Amino acid sequence: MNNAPAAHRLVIVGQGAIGSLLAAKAQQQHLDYGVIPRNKQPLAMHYQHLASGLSFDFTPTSVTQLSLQDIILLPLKAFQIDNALAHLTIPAEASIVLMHNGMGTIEATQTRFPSNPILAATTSYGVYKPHSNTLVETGQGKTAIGWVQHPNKTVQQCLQSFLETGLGPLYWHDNIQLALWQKLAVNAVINPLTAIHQIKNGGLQDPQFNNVIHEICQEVALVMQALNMPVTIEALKDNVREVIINTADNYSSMNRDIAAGRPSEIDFINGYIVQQANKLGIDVSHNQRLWQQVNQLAQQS
Ligand code: KPL
Repeated sequence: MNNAPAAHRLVIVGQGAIGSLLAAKAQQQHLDYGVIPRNKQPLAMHYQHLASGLSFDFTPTSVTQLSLQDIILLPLKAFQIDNALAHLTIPAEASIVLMHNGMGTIEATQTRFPSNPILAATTSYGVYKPHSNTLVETGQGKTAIGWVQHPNKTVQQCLQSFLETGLGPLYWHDNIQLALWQKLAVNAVINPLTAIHQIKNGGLQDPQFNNVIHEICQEVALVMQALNMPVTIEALKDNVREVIINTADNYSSMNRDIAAGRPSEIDFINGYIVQQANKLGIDVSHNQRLWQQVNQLAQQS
């Protein structure tokens, strides 16, 4: 780790639900931050925290040029990452934080940016945007983060303070792959099932889903164990149930994407599990079926 001065700016790419949440948290903490908007100017946002009733309005500053000390957060859809990175001029010292559902983008990012500090993070916070300018935080979650390459002490300190305060509890992982796979299991269950059955996350508490939840977790556990990750089916199921309960009143991102006719992240969730399982010769027919079903739904909508 190096000891560069700690004058980091947070740069958030896009204003999706998690991007807007990060911007709201940075705004609340009076941090140096900006947004690279999808369109020309950042949108003015209205943020509401459901549990406390807190709300405020803010308009993030637009970032047009990246600099060495920037920490670039990419809370995008997995399938948007490569294209977004291809269009940014990122100095070799700037840090990159991948933050999305699903897996499969780390390798391409490392190939594109071999010298940059890179991190991967995942959060289970519940948020939604009823309109493009309104963000509602519905459920407390937790956030996991870890280094992918070139750790940097002051970047870590900056992210520790920002994310612990805004999206805590924050867990730093020496092996972020394990945490990403654990979150992958959560998304492999909740996202396709809530999209196919058109229900809120809490709907999965119905006993009719017990078997399928077990089968999906069993398949993911087999793949994880074959990749030398210490995991049990019960631990994955407990984790999934906790998220179902904590976000019971939310529609999952895949439910919303399919309902709105937008592309979903299924190729990076159940599709990624199937690809890894195929390489290892493991049967994951439940994941395979969900992958196909969601892709069929996407074609119909
Ligand atoms: O990550 C999510 C998503 O909707 O994509 C969960 C954790 C399932 C919350 O809805």
